[in-house]
Amino acid sequence: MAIALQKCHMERFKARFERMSEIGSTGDGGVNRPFGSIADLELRKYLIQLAREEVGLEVSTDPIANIWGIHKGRQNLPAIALGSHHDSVPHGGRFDGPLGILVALEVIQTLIESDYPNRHPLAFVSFTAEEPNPFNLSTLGSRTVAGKLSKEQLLQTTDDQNRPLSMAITAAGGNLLRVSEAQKSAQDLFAFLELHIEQGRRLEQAKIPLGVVTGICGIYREQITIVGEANHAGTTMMQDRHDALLAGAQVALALEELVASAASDDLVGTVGHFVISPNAANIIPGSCELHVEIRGATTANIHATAHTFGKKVAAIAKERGVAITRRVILDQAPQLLSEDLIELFLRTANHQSIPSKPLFSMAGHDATHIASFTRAGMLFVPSIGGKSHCNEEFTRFEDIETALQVLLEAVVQLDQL
Ligand code: HGY
Ligand code: MN
Ligand code: MN
Ligand code: MN
Repeated sequence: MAIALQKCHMERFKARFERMSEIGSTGDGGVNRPFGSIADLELRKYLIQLAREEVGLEVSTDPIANIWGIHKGRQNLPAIALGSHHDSVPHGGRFDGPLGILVALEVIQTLIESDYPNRHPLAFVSFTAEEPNPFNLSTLGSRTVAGKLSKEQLLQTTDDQNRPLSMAITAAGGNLLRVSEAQKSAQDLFAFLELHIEQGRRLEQAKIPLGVVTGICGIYREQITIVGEANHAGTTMMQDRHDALLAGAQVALALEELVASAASDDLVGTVGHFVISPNAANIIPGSCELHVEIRGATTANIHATAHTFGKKVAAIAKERGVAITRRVILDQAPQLLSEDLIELFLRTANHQSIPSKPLFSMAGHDATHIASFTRAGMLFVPSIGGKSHCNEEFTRFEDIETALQVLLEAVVQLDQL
């Protein structure tokens, strides 16, 4: 290519990363920025201003409150989009999401500063509510863009305190009444590229700085409610109890046993949410709520695991004399990513003499949904110690710079197609 591309500006990138990390900072190296929080809203303002004023994009917020920024192309073609999400899990890390956003802005800004004559429009996107949230709708923004959630379903959604999702979306700059306008197709998006931290240890262990994602796991979640009997913790004999906490503990252990016995790296199960009531020292727990998650590489494996798990849950309910109800809150299929983009990333890394490795992702990502209607590709950078969804989450800036240069060249290659 005849155009001389400038290198990405790591100092600028770092300064923006520090600024983003301050918003919702927990003070111990992590961030707390769930969807709908004050920090979420504050970060949206920062991103809109950054994309508009510093990068020079045409910025808008769509009806599900995804933030888009466009740099026009020379031709009337579908856009090449780059981005990720800016929300975090409760007490999460600084890199999960924001990294992909700042890298997207850096790539687009570098191309603008290099006077690169892009044929396709270049789009930046920050998706709404990628992580689990009180509305029990993760990857909310990308699922809506993919047309997987109906307006009726979204308008009926509330959190556990009966607050409507529509209010949170309005506060974030969207409008659920017009939500169908947020949907996109391959006519709008030529490709979506997301750079993300690996969140595991495979790259670090292999001493390889770059992962090329081949596919993303399926995620299945159930909300389980157990109702036993609250009673006096002193006067109720052991044989007379119907302790909801103990039934819940048994459910969690049954899941662990079931998944561990499969002895596969591509099947995992977790109870990450467990709330008991009334939660007092001298009352036998009367009820509890659990969120059970099963992830795997195939739908068949996930569903077979959920089926066997259901039988174990029924047996526990009988044994302990408690009522257990199960409600499926997510059943997201595994998704392979674009073979063209996998090949492009591997070839580009090779061209820059960067060792890279194909990886399957056991973390969920917005790219899953975008891949259902257009090309989607992801790059992973190493997570130190494999830590993520915690304040120790860290990735070396040298590795980010390496990945940025590969992404920049890949976008240029893609723009020629
Ligand atoms: O839960 C996930 O895998 C992702 O980090 N949202
Ligand atoms: Mn995450
Ligand atoms: Mn993420
Ligand atoms: Mn008393």
